Amino acid sequence: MFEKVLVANRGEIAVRVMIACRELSIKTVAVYSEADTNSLFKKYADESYCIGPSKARRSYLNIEKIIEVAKECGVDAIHPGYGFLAENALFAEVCKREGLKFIGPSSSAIATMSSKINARKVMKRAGVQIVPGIERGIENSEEALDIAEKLGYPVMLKCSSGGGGRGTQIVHEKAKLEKALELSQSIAKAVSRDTSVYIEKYLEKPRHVEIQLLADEKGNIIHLGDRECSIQRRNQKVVEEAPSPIMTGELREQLGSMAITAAKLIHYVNAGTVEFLYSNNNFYFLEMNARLQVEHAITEMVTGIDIVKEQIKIAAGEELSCKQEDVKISGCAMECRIYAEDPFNNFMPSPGKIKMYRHPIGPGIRIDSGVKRGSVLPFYYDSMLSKLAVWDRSRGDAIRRMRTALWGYVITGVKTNIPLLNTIMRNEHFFVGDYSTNFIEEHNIIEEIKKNNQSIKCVT
Ligand code: MV4
Repeated sequence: MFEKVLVANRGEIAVRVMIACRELSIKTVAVYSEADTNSLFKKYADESYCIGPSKARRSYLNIEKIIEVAKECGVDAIHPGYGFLAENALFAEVCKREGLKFIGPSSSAIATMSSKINARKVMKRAGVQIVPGIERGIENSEEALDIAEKLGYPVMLKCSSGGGGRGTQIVHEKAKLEKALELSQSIAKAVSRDTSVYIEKYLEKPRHVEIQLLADEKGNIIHLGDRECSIQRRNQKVVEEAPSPIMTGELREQLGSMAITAAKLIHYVNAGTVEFLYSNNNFYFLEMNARLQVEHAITEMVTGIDIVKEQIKIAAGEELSCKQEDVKISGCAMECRIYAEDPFNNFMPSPGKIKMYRHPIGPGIRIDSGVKRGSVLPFYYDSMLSKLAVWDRSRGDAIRRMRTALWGYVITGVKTNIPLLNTIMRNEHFFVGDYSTNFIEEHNIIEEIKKNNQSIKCVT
């Protein structure tokens, strides 16, 4: 096992990874930017080093500097968390070259999956149903018009390299396609060297269901069931749950084995997630995330498996600690992401100093947090400050537990999205599991927040 691990990340996930290290008796090294000088994760680590100015490009994305610190303090391995360098094939490559174990998949697996066109090719070969469309970049607008005609409108234009929906556009009619293609292609050029744009049939009101995988270097590979992450606002997830309300044991086995087949094809190692869209009773492969995900905690709660510890053990060459038949899904887990943003002002980020901070307590509650009272939320990074996850035996009970837990928060000094989360947890459609990625727009949730807010008081 490793003796010392460097965590190349910040906030709640840096703390989460260091907890796993501590439980495995591994020493931890934090690297932080100037903006994070007073952060929790910096203090949590055995050693911490400032690696540069606040801008991520000059700190959390500075490969050279991070490698330099890693070598200087003699770490065996680097955990990248999520975001930043987690799916950077070059970083994984450099780690390997420098004799530092990258706690994640191989550089080539990352590269394969970060090209969505490539990922579609791989999945098709593995016999996994993909969203109808093409597996190559569009050459010109005639070709695009031709393909769109065959697929039928509406269609979706996507950048092969664009993460988080960047450059993605819905095109409802022929007359709009050419202009849309130009825009997507210019976005693709601006964000990546892979400038290709492809077309898919647009699925209306799909649900987003994903499968968690774990694979070791000995060829063992298992799935830890599914999560549903359809509740999102402008491509930013806000609520996730495990299992998906639409999932049956049989469907889970089908989807799980599809995901496993796909991962095997590219010799995938470590934790990974295969995302599907569910539409008119079908699952379609969307993309694969070659990293630990924000929402991993809810899978941990329904399976009892510590995904981060598994990641570390896998990277250290150990075998998975359990077999597929030992994985049992129990009860329901739900996660709310707490963001510092103003739900009454178009969700503008609300950085600043947290004056009061109290979090809920009680049975079945898990909080993954990077903040405490007095913490300063820098405006440079993602505004997620904490994740609240609850578990209960049934979905209804989990929702009631979540409402109570949200009520138990006291955060002042920064605005938070808790009013949005309260509103979702009280929505009748959400309560019965009847929702899609269109949920927030479809039910005017943003308008509902204002009406709702009067009636919900918090503890003080
Ligand atoms: C889609 C889709 C419908 N049809 N593709 C949005 C971000 C990108 N990662 C994939 N996304 C979508 N792709 C087709 N062919 C709908 C979405 C989508 C979505 C997907 C997952 C989770 C939330 C979403 C919210 C809006 C749209």
